Amino acid sequence: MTTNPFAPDAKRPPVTEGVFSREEVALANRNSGALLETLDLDITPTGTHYLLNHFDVPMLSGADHVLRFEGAFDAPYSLTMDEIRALPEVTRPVTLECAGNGRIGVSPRCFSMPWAYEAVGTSEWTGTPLAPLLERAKPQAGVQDFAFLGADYGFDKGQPHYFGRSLTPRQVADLDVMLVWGMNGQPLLPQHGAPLRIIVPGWYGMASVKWLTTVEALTERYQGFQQVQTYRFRTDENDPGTPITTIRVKSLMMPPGVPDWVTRQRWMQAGRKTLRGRAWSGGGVPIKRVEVLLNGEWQEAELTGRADTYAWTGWQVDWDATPGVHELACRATDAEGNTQPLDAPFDMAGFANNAVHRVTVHVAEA
Ligand SMILES: Nc1nc2c(c(=O)[nH]1)N[C@H]1C(S)=C(S)[C@@H](COP(=O)(O)O)O[C@H]1N2
Ligand SMILES: [Mo]
Repeated sequence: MTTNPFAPDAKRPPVTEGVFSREEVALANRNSGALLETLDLDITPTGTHYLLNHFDVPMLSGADHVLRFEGAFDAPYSLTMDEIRALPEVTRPVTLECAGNGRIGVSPRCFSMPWAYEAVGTSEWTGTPLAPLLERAKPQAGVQDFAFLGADYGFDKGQPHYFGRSLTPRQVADLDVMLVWGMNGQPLLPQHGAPLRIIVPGWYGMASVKWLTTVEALTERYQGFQQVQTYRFRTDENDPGTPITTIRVKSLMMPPGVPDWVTRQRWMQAGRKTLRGRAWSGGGVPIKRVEVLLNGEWQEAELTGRADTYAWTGWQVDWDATPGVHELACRATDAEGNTQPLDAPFDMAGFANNAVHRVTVHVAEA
């Protein structure tokens, strides 16, 4: 066996403040985010749906791809893509958000993918419900976890692994997990998991494993790197933490007016303007209200509806923009009473920052 060049005790660079490193910028170049102007659309165009790929995108051919159900099943089996595409088909709009979205707003900043607001999007996913396929393999009595393994392999913190995540039998029963081969009416693109992925609606994106090759039933808890070493809320290095699961309530506004190229601050002329945006929460919980900070006061926005249980809700509000510099913000509350905080909640790795979206607008005399 060759030696591991990425020392097993390798650590990420320490949390930091200030300018972004070369490595963070390079990660940002690989993992693009949504253009906020597409918040005007119910469905995010596929080309601007955010990407989060830990390793390299595997170039898989649908022609010979096989999905294996193995491990603690009494009736393990495998399926070709033709067999999978012949299964009962459902298409659902689902809002996906990366757990790292908002990381640059958390201080000090964890060295990882430096998302601001854009790691979120809504696609129409086409596939088939996963639960009946697990049943067909007859899970044995003692099964504790189903592990979902991707074809992508690499190193993190010195540890080599395939990207993998797990769900318990209870979670599979409670969540509408989909086995997915289509996105917005087209086959999955390579970077979004072609030919096959899962979508775990209402959970942060890490659960929605791409390039799915194997579903393994385990009679003990899954210990994969992406399950136990990361995607946990932690306050410090020694904190064992708690697993990240459902998406926190959040909203974004389509930035009004036109931008300054570098600062992305906005410019517009005074007058009446309709501000629009999107709001969503996890676990299928609907949005109850959205407020927008206009002229220093929170004003109620009108909710314009959502396409489905796991898709974001549209909102709009009229604003009489007067000359001057305005600090706008939007804040959503869900049906369980969860509201976005004004300031970023602290997490060591900058996960799940759902603080209000703030936009600076310079309004000129009309
Ligand atoms: N196999 C595999 N699946 C993966 C990932 C990955 O790196 N490898 N990234 C996860 C993360 S962290 C997110 S947020 C979503 C992003 O899905 P998208 O790139 O299609 O938007 O995929 C998830 N599934
Ligand atoms: Mo993510």
